[in-house]
Amino acid sequence: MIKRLRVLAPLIATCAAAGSALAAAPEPWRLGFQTAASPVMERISEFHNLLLVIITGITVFVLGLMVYVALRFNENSNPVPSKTTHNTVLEVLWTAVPVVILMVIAVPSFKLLYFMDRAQNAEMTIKVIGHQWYWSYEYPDHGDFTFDSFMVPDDELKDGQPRLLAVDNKVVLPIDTDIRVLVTSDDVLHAWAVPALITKLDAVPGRINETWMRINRQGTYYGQCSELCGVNHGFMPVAVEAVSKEAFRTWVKTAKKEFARADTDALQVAETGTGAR
Ligand SMILES: [Cu+2]
Repeated sequence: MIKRLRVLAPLIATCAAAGSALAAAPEPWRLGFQTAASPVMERISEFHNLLLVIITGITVFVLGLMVYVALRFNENSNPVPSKTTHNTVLEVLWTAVPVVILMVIAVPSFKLLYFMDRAQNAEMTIKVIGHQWYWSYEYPDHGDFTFDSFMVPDDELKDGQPRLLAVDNKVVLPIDTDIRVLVTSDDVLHAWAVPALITKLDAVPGRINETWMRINRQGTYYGQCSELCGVNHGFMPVAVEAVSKEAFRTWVKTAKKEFARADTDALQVAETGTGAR
């Protein structure tokens, strides 16, 4: 047994290392959600599991009742029907029990709504802007640089890059940090969605929607635009790369040099009436 464990040890270590840098993406035939990697998504998954138990219970109970009624009270088995019209106990029960069930759903539901609404003390902010048909990101707390993120077309995919999900510039974010996420749009409705991290949030032109996330594990998390936004709606994926805080600081230094300042664009628009793009 010990020998076997010794053989398995490197394998377990490799798996653990791989687990810490997992990529979260859709898989063929997956049932249920992607493994949650942020507290908001963890709670959403838990709430979903609670609802699944409740609706399964209700469905099985109602189906059982209907089968019983159909067999027990059909014309053959029950030729002389009862004329009963009221049953106080039954009426009180079938009013009270649904109320109790609704309360059991409502209390955690409202708690979750307020929990996912906004971060109490966000450590940084990222702004997500939807365009037809790509995303751009701004880092207002780290020098206000901005960049666009386009899908990698099929003929340019490198090894390991998932088709329809890989992008040229990933959103790099630090783990274990409360991140305020501001989402808006430049043209039509889009929705920023990364199933492992965050619930989908609509990108509405002229309006900023807010939510937050705290990424638990390093890795690449994929998502897609989730609001039908035009012909290339299916080709504006989201890729979030979660790295350690130190790696994030290093990335910010290079990103500041590589990418434009968010306000330069606005300035050019104001001066010349045209954007830098
Ligand atoms: Cu879109």
